[in-house]
Order: sequence, then structure tokens, then C-alpha cells
Amino acid sequence: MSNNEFKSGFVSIIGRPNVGKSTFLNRVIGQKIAIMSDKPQTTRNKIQGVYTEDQAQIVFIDTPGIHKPKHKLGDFMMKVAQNTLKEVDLILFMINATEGLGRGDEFIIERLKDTKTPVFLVINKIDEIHPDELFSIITNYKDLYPFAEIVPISALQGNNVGRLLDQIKQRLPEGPQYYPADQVTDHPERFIITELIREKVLHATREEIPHSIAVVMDSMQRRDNGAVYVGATIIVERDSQKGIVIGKQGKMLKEVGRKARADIEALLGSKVFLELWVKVQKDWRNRASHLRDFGFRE
Ligand code: GDP
Ligand code: MG
Ligand code: K
Repeated sequence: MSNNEFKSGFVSIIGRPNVGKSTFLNRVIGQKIAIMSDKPQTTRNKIQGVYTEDQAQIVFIDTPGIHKPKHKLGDFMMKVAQNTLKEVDLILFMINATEGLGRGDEFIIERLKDTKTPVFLVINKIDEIHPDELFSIITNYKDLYPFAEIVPISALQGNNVGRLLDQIKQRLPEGPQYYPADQVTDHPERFIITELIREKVLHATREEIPHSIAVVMDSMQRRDNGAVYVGATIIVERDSQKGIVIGKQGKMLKEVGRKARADIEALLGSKVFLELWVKVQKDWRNRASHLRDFGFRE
């Protein structure tokens, strides 16, 4: 019997905001494709990171945070996340080793009970705890759900990430190589670029701007000189937020543009000219009809 059949499958990463899902994905894929931030819910769309080896391909889905919906966007995210869980081959439920079991975790565990997909409990940030603490975390979670594996890791430092990949590969069915080996994401560069800009706005404005912003790309073209020209609009909900994002004499927006441009240049490997506008679109989160316009997909 041959034991070198190619294995492939889809793996969904779920967990409360800030447990380290994007950090993990970026470490595995080795490129900045998921957006990292100290603010919760930075990742709203599905991001597929594709990890390819000689005999296996893992397609990761960085699922939007599953949590109790507070508004239309929340409902929408929930639906996307729940459908995703049923379609994938394996679910990684990631928790933060430094935080106790919270209501958010309990809510996710309830959702897991609705699916037959196997689930790994991934205990992240073990670099921040004493090894003795790990034992009690494992004991607590073991009783809550029949996890297929329990794997402690540090996504930031890389500890045990290789072992987790091995365990994932063991669970994958035989299957085709869905993507070329050099393809790390199926999202268009446009989406990554708007996410990079959004990340810079969230960082720069700290607590003043909630998650009620979206970034849409108006234009992107490579000119004869090899440089890429990008025009994008930052959409906020209130006039006051527009003022904050622009800043005194446009200082904030300039700073956002400078940082975003540096990241986009690194991503594209070309010189980039970035022009940003800010627009007020009142209450956009509750207007489901606009979701599609802002790039949300079901
Ligand atoms: P997400 O919301 O689940 O995608 O979380 P992120 O990947 O954005 O990470 C949230 C924060 O936790 C960031 O500041 C990361 O640097 C940090 N973080 C992620 N993984 C680890 C880890 O293994 N150890 C430590 N100490 N910090 C981590
Ligand atoms: Mg994330
Ligand atoms: K985050």
C-alpha cells in the first residue's frame, strides 16, 4: 500500500479576538497576509493562507470572530463563520493561555457542538505562562468538549508550531493540490491593501475610532515607470470620526498614509503612491445592503 498519497484540506481557525489567530497564520505562511492588531475583530473577511509541502497542502481560513451578534454586521459574520465550520476538514479552536475561560469561549464551544468537524484545542501564548499552569488549563478544557487534540504553542515565538502542523497533516484526507505551491493567498492584493490601510487607521487613532470604519479601493494602476498608484477611501460613521482620522492639518491621515504605503511597497515590491480620502457614511454597519459594496462576501 502506498503511503505517499498527497493530502489536502481546509482548516478553520476560530477563537476570541486577540488570541493570536493572525499571528499563527502569518508564522505558518511566512508573509503578512492576515492583519495583526491589539484591537479585537481586525479580521472580518475570510482570509485563506495556503501552506504547501511535498506531500500536503493546508488551506487555512482565518474565520471572523464568532461572538454574540450586536448588530447586522455581527449577524452576518456569525453566519459566515458557522457555515465555514461545517465545510472545513478541521477546526483549530485557539485560546490564550494567559486568560481564563470566558463567556466568549463558552459561546464558541456551544457552536462547536453543532458540527461534526474534528476540533483541536490550540493553547497559544505559552511563552507567557509557567509550565505548571498549562496542566490546569488542559484539565479545565478537557471536560468541556471532546477535542481531537490539545496542542500548546507560541505563535509569536514558534514553539510547537511545527508539531501542530504535523498533527493537522495527519488529519487531512487524501486530496488534490488546490493551489500552486507559490500561492499563499487567494485574496486579491486589493483586499490585503485595504486591510493594511484599515490596520494603520486603527493603530493611529487608538481608542477614539471604534471598528466602524471600512476602507474601499477606488483605483489601482501600475504605470510605465513601474510605480503603483493606489487611491482609497476610508469610510467612517460620523462627522466627528472624520475629523479624528484626518487630524490637525491632516497630520493623522498623512501618518496613516506613510505607514500604509511602506507596507504596500513591501507587499508589491514596487514604489507606491498612495492617495487617501475620508468619507462619512452614517450607520453603515446596520445597512446590510451595503455590506457587499464594502467587500464582504458570503
Ligand atoms: P487575533 O485577533 O486572534 O488574530 O490575534 P492577533 O494575531 O492579532 O494577536 C493579538 C496580539 O497577541 C498581538 O499583539 C500578538 O503579537 C499577540 N500574540 C499572538 N500570539 C502570541 C504568542 O504566542 N505569545 C505572545 N506573547 N503574544 C502573542
Ligand atoms: Mg486576526
Ligand atoms: K485582532
